Amino acid sequence: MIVFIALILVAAVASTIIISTIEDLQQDNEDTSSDAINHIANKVVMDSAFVSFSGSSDCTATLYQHSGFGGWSATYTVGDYSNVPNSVGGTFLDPDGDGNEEAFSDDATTIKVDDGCEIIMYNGNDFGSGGVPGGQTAWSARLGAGDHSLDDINEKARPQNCGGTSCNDQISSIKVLGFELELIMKISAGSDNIKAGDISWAASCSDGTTANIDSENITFSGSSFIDGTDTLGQENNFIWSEELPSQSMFKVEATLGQCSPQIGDQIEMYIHVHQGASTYYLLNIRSLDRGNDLMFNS
Ligand SMILES: [Ca+2]
Ligand SMILES: [Ca+2]
Ligand SMILES: [Ca+2]
Repeated sequence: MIVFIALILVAAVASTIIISTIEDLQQDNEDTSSDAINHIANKVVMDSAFVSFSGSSDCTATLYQHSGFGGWSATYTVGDYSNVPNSVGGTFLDPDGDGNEEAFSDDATTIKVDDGCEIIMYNGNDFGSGGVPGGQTAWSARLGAGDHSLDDINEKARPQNCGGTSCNDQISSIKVLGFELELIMKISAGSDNIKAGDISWAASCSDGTTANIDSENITFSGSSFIDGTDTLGQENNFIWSEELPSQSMFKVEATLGQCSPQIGDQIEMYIHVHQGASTYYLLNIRSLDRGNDLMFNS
């Protein structure tokens, strides 16, 4: 009997230690820990994942200084090119990495895009809404194959004309797409409103020998409600500080710079909420056709 009571006491003490350890961990995970439990309930789930672009891995696009494709030019292969020094892909100015800068920030006016390829250009240094000069609206313009004049860029820009009269001499980062997914996500029931800047995705794809990971905050990827509007009802992408309501659905353009999946490959997809929960999905690439929902073909 004494032994039995002693065991119960040991178990009680042990479980108290475990509970307090969990509490410590929760505290450590919080900057201001007053609403720790609410944060842990914050979760974003994926509703569907469409192939929105699947192009040739040897696509290139060439940016030019002037109208009529004159002045300096810089050629970009598939990948992401930011203008943030020392960041991953911080190679907008020197895309071939030879130490000589071919491009200039805030100077390009026209672009040529290879057949079968697409690009997204930005006025921000780092794709998304962060870090645009005072007086400018954050914009992006998505362009398919062709020789694009400034008029073309103005028309395709989001917002049109880059929120002013022209997109001229503002470009500071660019993505050349190889493979892109449109991810339809939902703030799960039971979550609070979640700030757009707290949501990120990561995709890990393997060709059997090496694993590559792409990861990005949704505001850098390009994200909006399904109808293309932001929380103010404007035709625009979400910015960092926007609060997405609980249970709202939204779309995220996930460009895979590291992964060029083939039919038969699998992509491991994670959605992380800062100080909240993470969700995991395994996408089977059964087809590279645009519009194919990868969530419902396993
Ligand atoms: Ca160079
Ligand atoms: Ca120019
Ligand atoms: Ca710029």
